[in-house]
Amino acid sequence: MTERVSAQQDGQRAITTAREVLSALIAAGIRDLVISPGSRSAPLAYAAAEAEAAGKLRVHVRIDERSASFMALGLTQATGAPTAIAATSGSAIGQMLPAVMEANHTGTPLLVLSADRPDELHGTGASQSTRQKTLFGEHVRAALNVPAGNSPATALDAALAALRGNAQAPAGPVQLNLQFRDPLTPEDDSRVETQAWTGIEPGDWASPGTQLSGTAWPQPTDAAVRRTVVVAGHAAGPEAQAFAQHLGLPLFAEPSSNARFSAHAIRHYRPLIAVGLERIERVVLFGRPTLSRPVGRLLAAAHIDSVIWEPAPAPWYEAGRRRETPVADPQQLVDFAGTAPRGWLEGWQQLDAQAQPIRAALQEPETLDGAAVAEEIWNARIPQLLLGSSNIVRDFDLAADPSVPGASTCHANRGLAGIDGTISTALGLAAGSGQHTVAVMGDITFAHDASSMLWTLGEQKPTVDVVVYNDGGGAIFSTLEHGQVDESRRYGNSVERLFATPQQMDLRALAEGYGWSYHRVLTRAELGSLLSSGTPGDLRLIEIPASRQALRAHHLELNKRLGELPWPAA
Ligand SMILES: Cc1ncc(C[n+]2csc(CCOP(=O)(O)OP(=O)(O)O)c2C)c(N)n1
Repeated sequence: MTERVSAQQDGQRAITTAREVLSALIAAGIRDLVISPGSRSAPLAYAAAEAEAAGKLRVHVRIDERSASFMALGLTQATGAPTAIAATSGSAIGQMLPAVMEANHTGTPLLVLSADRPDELHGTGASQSTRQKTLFGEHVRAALNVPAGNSPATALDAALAALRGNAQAPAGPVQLNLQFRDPLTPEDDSRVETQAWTGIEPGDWASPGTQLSGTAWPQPTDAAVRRTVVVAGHAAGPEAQAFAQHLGLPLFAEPSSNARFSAHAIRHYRPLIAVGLERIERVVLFGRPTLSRPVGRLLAAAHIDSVIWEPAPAPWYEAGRRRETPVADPQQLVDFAGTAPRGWLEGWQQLDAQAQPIRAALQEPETLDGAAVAEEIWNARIPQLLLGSSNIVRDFDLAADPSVPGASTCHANRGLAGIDGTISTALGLAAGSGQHTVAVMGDITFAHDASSMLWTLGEQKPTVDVVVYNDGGGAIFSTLEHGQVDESRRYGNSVERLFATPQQMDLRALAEGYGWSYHRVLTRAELGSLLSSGTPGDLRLIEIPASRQALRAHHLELNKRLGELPWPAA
C-alpha cells in the first residue's frame, strides 16, 4: 500500500522556487522561455513576467505545448543556447514528447519545466494530476524532481550539467519537474517590475559542443593515394567541406549538412553513386546520413572501408552499433582518407556536369516542380532555411546548387525525420535568429502543424514564410515500393487512401483564418520575387499548386538515365 501523504504548508513558497529556477537559468546563459497557459505553472508565469520586465529573459507564449516545444527546438537551434519550455501539469506535458524525442536524437538541449501537483495530491484523482516525473523515459538525459516547498538548487545543477553534456554523453533534453503547492500566485505586495532581478547577471552558455568546430586539418603523414569520398550528413558542418577541399576529395553533402558548397560538392551525387560505387575505396563520414538509400548502400558496401568523424559523442546512434570506425584525431582521419588520385575528383565533377542537362531535360520548363522550387529557394540565399521531411528535403538534396555562394543556414528536423512541428520549428528559428526564415514543406506536413499558425495578440511576430508544395497528399510513398503496389492495383485504392491521404484543403482560408497573408505562386520568377520582398514581422503562407501524378515515373526515369552514365574516360 502506498502511504497517504497529508497536506503540507512548510518550505518555501512556489513563486520563490520559480524565481530561483529562472534566475539560475539566466545566470547559466539561457535567454528564452516558451510558456503555455495553465494554473499549476502560474509561479513560473509570474516569475517569467518579472524576469522579462527586467530585460533578462525573452518570453514566448504558445497555446499548444506541442507547438511550444517545437518552437523551443527552433529557438535553441538558432541561438545555440538551451531554451526552457514551461507548462501546466497533466496532458500538457505529454504534448512535449515529440519535440523532446527530436531533441534527443539531435542532441539539442531543451529544458522542460513541468509544473506538477505536490505528492499528497498524486493518486487521489485530483484534477490534472498524473505520474509525470519520468514521462519522457529514455528521451531525456536526466529527469529531476523538486518536491513542493524544497529548494531547487541541487536539481538545477544536475539539470544544467545534463543539458550541457560531457565527454561521454551528448547534450540533450532534460526534464525538471517542479511540484508546486498553493498559493501559486506572487506575494500580495509584489509587482511585475520587482527590483529582485537587477542583481541577476545573464551568463554565456558554454558547453563542450560549443568549442568543437573549426578543426585545422593537418597534412597526411604518408603519400597514400586512395579513392575516398567524403559524405556530409545532417549537421556535419562546414568542416566536412574544408576536409574534402584540403585533400582534394569529392563531397556528397545533404543540404542540412551545411557543408554543401564549393566545387568539391557533387550536386547529383545521390543518383550518381551507382555509377562510381565500385571504384570507391573509402568513405569518411561527417554528421548523420539521413536522406537516401544510395548513401545507405554506399556505407554498407562490403568492399568499402569507412570511418566517422566523431570528436564528441554523437546523439543519433549508440556506440558500437554502426559499421564506420569512430575517429576523433584529425591526423588519423586525414591519414585514413589519403589524397585523391589524379582524375578522381574530376571524374565526379564531369559526371555531375553531364547529369545537369539530363535532369533539366526531364523538367517541364514552365512547371514549378520540387526540384525547381529547391533551386529557386536555395538560390535566394535565405538566412534561415528549414526543410520539411519527405520529398522536399530530397528535392533540395538533388537540385540545390553547391556553387551558389553563402547559401543559407539550412535546418531540418532529421532526428526522427518527423513531419510534425515544422511550422513551429520555423517560428522558433525566426524568433531566435531575428532573421527571415523560410520553411518549405509538403501539404501533409503543413496540415500536421497548421494550428501552429495561431499567433496570440501582442506577441512580437517573427519574419516567416511557410512555403507549401501542395500536391494534394503524401507523394513520397509513390516513389517507394508502395508505388509499385499501387500501380499493380493488387490493393485497389488502398495505397492512395492509407498512405497518400489525399486532401483538398483551402490554404487561403486557413491562412486568412489565422491572420497570415496568402500567396499563390505558379512560376520561378514569382517565387523568387516574393521571397526577396518580405518585410520584418510578415507571416506569409505561400502555396505552390503541384501534381503527384507523374512523380514515380519521373524519379525512375531520372535515376535510370543518370545511373547509366559511364564513368568518364581519363
Ligand atoms: C510524425 C510523423 N508521422 C508520420 C510520418 C510518415 N510520413 C513520412 S512522409 C509522410 C507524408 C508527407 O506528405 P507531404 O508533407 O505532403 O510531403 P510529400 O510526401 O508529398 O513530399 C508521412 C505521413 C512521419 N515521418 N512523421
